[in-house]
Amino acid sequence: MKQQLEQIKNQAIEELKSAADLKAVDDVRVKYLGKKGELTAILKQMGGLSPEERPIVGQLANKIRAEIEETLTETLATLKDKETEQRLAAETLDITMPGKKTAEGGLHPLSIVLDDMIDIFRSMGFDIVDGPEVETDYYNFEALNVPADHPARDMQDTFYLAEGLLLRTQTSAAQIRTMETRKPPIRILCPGRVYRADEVDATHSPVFHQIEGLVVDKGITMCDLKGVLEQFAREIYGPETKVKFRPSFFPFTEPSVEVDVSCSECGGVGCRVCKGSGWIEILGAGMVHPRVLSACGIDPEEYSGFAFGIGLDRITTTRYKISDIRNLFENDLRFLEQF
Ligand code: 2U9
Repeated sequence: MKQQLEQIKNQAIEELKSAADLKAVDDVRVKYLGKKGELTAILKQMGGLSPEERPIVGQLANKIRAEIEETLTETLATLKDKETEQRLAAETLDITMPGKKTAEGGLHPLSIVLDDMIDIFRSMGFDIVDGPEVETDYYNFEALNVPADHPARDMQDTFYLAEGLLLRTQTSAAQIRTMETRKPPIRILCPGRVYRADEVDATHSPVFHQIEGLVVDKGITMCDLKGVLEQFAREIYGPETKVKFRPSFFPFTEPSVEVDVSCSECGGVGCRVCKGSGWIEILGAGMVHPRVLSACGIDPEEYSGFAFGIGLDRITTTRYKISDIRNLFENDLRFLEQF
């Protein structure tokens, strides 16, 4: 029996030495030390031994069990270390490998130009003001001295909603609200989406973007208007840009002007972009009509002001040479990825 025990020990240790993985080690444990294992089977036969032999064989069996268990624990530890080493070697990062490219979002061209324009006017002391896109007839037309028979009020030009509401046709309403609540000096810029019932084509869209500005204080004159708008045009189109003021008419300003800049494509000689004229119209402006000031509770005898309106879409299409305004609204990634 002693011999059998020694043999079991040697076999178990031999098998443990050649065990290739954790499962093989566990198989050895079950085979020799498990309930139905070989060592257990031998111990079950101890009943047949003489009382003198029993404690000796019992001690030997315990010693062998302990030796097998010790080798088993060592083998387990060695295999675990080996596995960890292999895993770490397999997981080693090659930091010289090229990274995975993720698509990066960018600003829409309208946002790029709007941000530039906001920067320009902020540096001249303008605050940015926001307002609702759904407006009342009063704020969109009446307070701006737009008469009841003005073509802009026609169903064909304005989107009317229920209960006397409409989609704003210009951002001026937000400026009226500011004048009602703030005392001059006022220097505000009001960018936003506006709506007109236009047919869609390369230069028209029923929804477009405006930036309107308003300055009201004591002693504001046409010189302030010219200075601010010339500065804006040169910052947007370059310092060599020529600026031209032409007389015009708007119900909310008197006198009114339209402002042209020399064509940046041909330098003013005349080309396809400026339709041969050498000039590109960029905005409308004027001295705020006294009736508009009065409607907001500002005394036109004490205060005066100037206002201007700029079509953001037009500034964007001329800056980036975009031939069709619809590109700005269709969100085609092939177009947007160029900015
Ligand atoms: C107040 C009083 C007057 C804003 C102005 C224009 C002239 C103008 C157009 C530019 C291109 C509209 O988007 S567009 O088609 N706008 O020509 N806008 S003066 O006048 C105001 C604004 C607010 C209280």
